[in-house]
Amino acid sequence: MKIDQCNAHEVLDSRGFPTVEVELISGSQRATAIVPSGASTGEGEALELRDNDPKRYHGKGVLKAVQNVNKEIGPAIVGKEFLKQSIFDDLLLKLDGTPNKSKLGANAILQVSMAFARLLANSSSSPLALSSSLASIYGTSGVTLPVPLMNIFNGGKHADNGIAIQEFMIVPSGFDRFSDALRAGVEVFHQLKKILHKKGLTTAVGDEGGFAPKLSDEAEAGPGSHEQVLTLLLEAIESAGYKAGTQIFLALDCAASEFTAKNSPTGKTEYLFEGSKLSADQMIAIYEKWVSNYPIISIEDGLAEHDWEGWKTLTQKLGKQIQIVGDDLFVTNPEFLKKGIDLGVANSLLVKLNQIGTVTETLEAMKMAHQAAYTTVISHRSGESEDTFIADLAVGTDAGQIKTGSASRTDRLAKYNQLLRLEIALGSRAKYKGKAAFKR
Ligand code: 2PG
Ligand code: MG
Repeated sequence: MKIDQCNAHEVLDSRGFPTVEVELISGSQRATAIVPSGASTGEGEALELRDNDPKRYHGKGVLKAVQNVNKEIGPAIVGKEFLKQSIFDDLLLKLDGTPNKSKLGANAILQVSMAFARLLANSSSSPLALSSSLASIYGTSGVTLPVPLMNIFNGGKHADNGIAIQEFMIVPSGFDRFSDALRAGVEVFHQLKKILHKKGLTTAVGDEGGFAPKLSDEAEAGPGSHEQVLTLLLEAIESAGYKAGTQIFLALDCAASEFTAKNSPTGKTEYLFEGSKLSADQMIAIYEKWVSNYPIISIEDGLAEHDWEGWKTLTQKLGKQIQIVGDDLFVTNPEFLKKGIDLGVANSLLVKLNQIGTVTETLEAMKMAHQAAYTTVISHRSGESEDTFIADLAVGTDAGQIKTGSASRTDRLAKYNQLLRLEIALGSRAKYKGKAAFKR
């Protein structure tokens, strides 16, 4: 695969912030990719380079990253032949040369890597091209549609309703086909809207397309507010005609790094939750209670990213019963994941391409997770675009699970629509992972 042209420019993400799109041209083939952007970012993530020029987009411009593609990466790849994704990505890593992509920025590197994957796949030829190509790199069959973890109630940094927990997801794993599972999730979303409306609560949505009502007039949601959300979800599932706990389950992304107390006197991480200051043990006790009272099958970032001791206890207490997912904790980085595996922390990896910065490194992190019998959840970012790469990645790697938001906002639906296309294109070969996606 010889690269003839590499062009980058600014486009806008789903929050209206600038991000970088790249176009690679090889002969008559053209491939593009857009990099996403997080809000509740982990400290160990690869660097997202922003211009910090207050005169443009409130400092959020990405012209430096654009320039790094056009002036640094472009000249190094144009005119050269690359046979494999890993060889191409190796060159990108060498050009940057830093451990966290702080020279060029992950938002200069990643989408070049993604666009190259599309070129390699010749993805203009069939809806299955990219997922099949990723499957052959990864060594999987590439026929398994993931279980969607649909974030239909938004809190934390993705909303301003004072709810500490960032994502309340419904998980339609008790179905035989992806499209049936998705339909069930979408119907529950619409049912929840009706319920909220009836209760006089607002049905405006947060960053990932889930509802984000304020449940009370207080700035910070008080005691019992999170259980109120869990109850609302169960009501929506049941009144939409589905069975909670057999067909549809619940999952949380607490994004707990975002609600820790500053400067705790004991030096231990403390959590500001429902108006109280709580220890890790107290947070774990709350999760244990919820897991026994609600059909919760997965908790992501239940504790903060530096609280490894707390995470260990969390895994010991709940890891046999449910999926414990590391996002900010692992940042899709094999180094942090290895530490987790060695310490017996978590049992599942959240997979975000832009946390690590190349396709090859993402696949390496996933491989390490799979070899340690950790499950994998492919994930969008809260700032997204029309790019649907993660849908193909989920199918191509047989990842088992994907979280890509609620049933509103085109940036979220674009991924679900691509998964529907893949299911159709696979025809009778298509499999749905269902409940097996949670087996470790
Ligand atoms: C998360 C993500 C995506 P963000 O925490 O898992 O849902 O949010 O992109 O803001 O980090
Ligand atoms: Mg998360």
